Parts: sequence; structure tokens; C-alpha cells
Amino acid sequence: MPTARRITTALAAAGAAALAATALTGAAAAAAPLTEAGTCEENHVCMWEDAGYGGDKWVNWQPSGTGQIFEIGGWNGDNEISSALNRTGYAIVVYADDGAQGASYCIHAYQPIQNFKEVGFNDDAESLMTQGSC
Ligand SMILES: [Ca+2]
Ligand SMILES: [Ca+2]
Repeated sequence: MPTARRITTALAAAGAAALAATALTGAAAAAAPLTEAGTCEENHVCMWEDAGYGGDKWVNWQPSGTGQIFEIGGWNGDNEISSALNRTGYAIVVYADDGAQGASYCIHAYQPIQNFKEVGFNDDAESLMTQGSC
């Protein structure tokens, strides 16, 4: 029965197409964490270990006023920060030492820092503090 055989072949082809579609969906899901690494929620300050908002995100902070200090973890971000997204209306001062001490660099409200090397503060930040402006 040539007709039935043709239908079976068509069904097999449809099955293969469905499998291929599933594989594509799986690849998209696996890529999701990369997108997440480069994102920062509204009203948050986010900082990453690599330039271009990549690698581990060691800072994900939602400050609620000025003069607030965020302590970057000693084993999780101190002297590693290379990029930042400031999605708050506060200026964010990054400090070279714990407890908002030492050399500092001021990030303006809503300013992205794609690469801290460009502002001379790469792998330096150990703590942060909010200010009204720089
Ligand atoms: Ca780094
Ligand atoms: Ca620290």
C-alpha cells in the first residue's frame, strides 16, 4: 500500500520536526542565565565581577535612602567588581575598603559603568554608600 507508506513517512517527518523544535526550546532555556547576568531590576544597584555586566553578580541592592552602606562580601565580590548598573535615583559611592572607607569613586544616579577600568576603579570596590548626588 504505497499511500499508507507515504502517510507514515510524513508522520515520522512531523515527529522529527517536533523534536527539533523541542531541542531549540531547550537551547533557549539554557541561554537564559546569560541574559539574567546582564540585567538589574528597577530601583536596584547591581555589580558584576566582569566588565560588560558579566560573570557573577555580587551586588543586587535596593537602597531606600541616602547614607546607607552596602557591604560587599569578602569572599563574594571584594576587589572583583568590574561593571555596574545604577538603576536608582541615588548617587552610589564605591569605596576601596570595607565600611565606606578609603579611596572612592562616585557613580551618578542611573549611570551605568560598563567597565570600571575606564574610570580607574577596576577590581577595587569593597563597599558602597548612597548619596543624594556626586
Ligand atoms: Ca573583576
Ligand atoms: Ca567588603
